[in-house]
Amino acid sequence: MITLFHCMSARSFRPLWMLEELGIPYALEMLPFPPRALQRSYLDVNPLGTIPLLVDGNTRMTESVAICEYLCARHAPTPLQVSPDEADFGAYLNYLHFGEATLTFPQTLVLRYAHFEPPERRQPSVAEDYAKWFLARLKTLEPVLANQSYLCANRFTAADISVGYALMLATHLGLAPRFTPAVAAYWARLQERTGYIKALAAQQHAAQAQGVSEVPAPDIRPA
Ligand SMILES: N[C@@H](CCC(=O)N[C@@H](CS)C(=O)NCC(=O)O)C(=O)O
Repeated sequence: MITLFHCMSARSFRPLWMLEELGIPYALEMLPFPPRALQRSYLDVNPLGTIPLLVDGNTRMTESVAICEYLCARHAPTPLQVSPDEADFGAYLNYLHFGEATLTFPQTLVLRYAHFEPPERRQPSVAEDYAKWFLARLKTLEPVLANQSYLCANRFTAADISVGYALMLATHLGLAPRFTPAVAAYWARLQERTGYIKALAAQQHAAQAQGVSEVPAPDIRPA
């Protein structure tokens, strides 16, 4: 049985969404955010202190996009991945990593310098600079999504989960009103997927059952 360590609506939502899309059984271990401060025992399981952590037998993984690739590969064949013999294989890999490296990274600086740091260390101008950075890179998807429903291969794939999580995070950061029209329509489409809806329900149910706060990690505002 696969175990996924997860905080509400944090990056571990990517593998959670992936598990729901694939229909694989899994155990969901909910943690308060940030676990490094609020559940110190987690450091024994994952010395990085970050989530996700996926445990599958002797396999342990801590990168959300790599976990999505792993789950697809282990449960192939699945239309959720693009294979090397398909024309969009390169585009698929690129969008998978674009979602984390290019779209999520700048948002972590927005989160930190607009919300998570104590008031005297907050830096609104840094937060706005990185919000603009994120939106400028996101805008490059506009011509692609104006012509197709999903990022590549004419179907929903793990690349849409990777980029979709960046859009989910942006929504929590109040950046969604600044999405361009085709990106906004794409995000609305992704939120209608059964796998996405089931992942939202799974984390809420697990948080309630395990007595963990249901406040999404990006919405937490330390005093
Ligand atoms: N590149 C990693 C980043 C993992 C990561 O930094 N996760 C954040 C949550 S979104 C975290 O655990 N933050 C808590 C901390 O840094 O203590 C991934 O994509 O999974």
